[in-house]
Amino acid sequence: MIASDRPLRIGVACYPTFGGSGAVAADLACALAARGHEVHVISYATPVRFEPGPGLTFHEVDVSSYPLFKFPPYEMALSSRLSDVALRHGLDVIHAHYAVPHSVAAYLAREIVGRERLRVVTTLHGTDITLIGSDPAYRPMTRFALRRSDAVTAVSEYLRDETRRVVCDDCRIRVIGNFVDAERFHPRLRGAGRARYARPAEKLLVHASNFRPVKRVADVVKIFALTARALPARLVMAGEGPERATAERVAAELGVADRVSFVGAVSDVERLLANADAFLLPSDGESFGLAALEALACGTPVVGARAGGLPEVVTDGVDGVLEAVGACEAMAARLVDLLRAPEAWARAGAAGRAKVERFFRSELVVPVYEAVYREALAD
Ligand code: GMT
Repeated sequence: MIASDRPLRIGVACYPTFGGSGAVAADLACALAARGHEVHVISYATPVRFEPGPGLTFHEVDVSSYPLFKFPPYEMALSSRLSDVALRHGLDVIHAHYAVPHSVAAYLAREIVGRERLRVVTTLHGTDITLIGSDPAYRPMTRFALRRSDAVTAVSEYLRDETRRVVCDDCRIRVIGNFVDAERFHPRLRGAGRARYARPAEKLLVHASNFRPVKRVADVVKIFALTARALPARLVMAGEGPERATAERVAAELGVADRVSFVGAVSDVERLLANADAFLLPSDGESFGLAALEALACGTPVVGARAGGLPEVVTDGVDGVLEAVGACEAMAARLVDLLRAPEAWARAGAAGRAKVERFFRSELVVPVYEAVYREALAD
């Protein structure tokens, strides 16, 4: 196969739901199409961040049910659809986001089409390794699919090392961090629409996630409650997920329910992040922390846990605060100090924004993925 500078035909297999891997996959698909490539997104529903445009096509995976199936075989339907799209559109590469089951399905599609015509790149996002891929029920298949991928990337050094430790010690894995549209997520949005979320005298704290246990949303509420004892503040919880009831219960127990708003999925999340005085992400195993990066891009300091890949995104004492997992008192105490020192707060916001511009802008990161595709094609 010849890797030239010609535009590529790229298939993107991903989850469509709210969540980091789907967001990265959809943003990358849109950015690649904007750079002249032909991009085909394949999933069971249109990804949340998918913006239709020239060069972009969505293909739905239809999983038929049958009385015999206790578990409809999604991987088979996905592999069939991937191979079908690859053959019909002459795909060069399938980029599988989130190993389980996308890398396995992409491998099977390549077996159908032939490696001389199609290559597979897998991007590991986090829980596909730390929770699912490392589970003995899935590990042999995950390891096999990573070994058979033409290239594997991970979103942080932490995740690369975890993957080698728990799934595949001999896999070659390249680190490519998450990226952000630094024009969309921008400090200039601060001010506009702030009144929707907080009163002028209140500090606005924000959390956004899929409310899974790893996010420790109870800690989010505890950090807020401790902060709100020291100064007027309000907490906005964006997103939806299984731990929402826990967050509501803790807010009621701590007597702050009247200052905590659950706003569900927010379409203009950049406005919310830019108007926040701090973004809270105390997760116990964030492989990267895309939402934290988006907050930094908006000039908003991040308060989180020194765990997983978050220290590769947030620099403690420079653009945010990192403390041990569960150390809510320490996080809140340092946050209060920061909120009471407007110059230090502004310095932290500017530092975060500068870091994004220097390392994490989509214009810098998307070409690195292109290079990975071309290397996989040349191999
Ligand atoms: O649990 C989530 O946050 C969703 C998950 C996903 O795969 O959809 O997000 C992961 O991928 C993101 C994009 O690469 C990372 O920024 C998140 O840190 C990561 N989440 C975890 O590792 C928990």
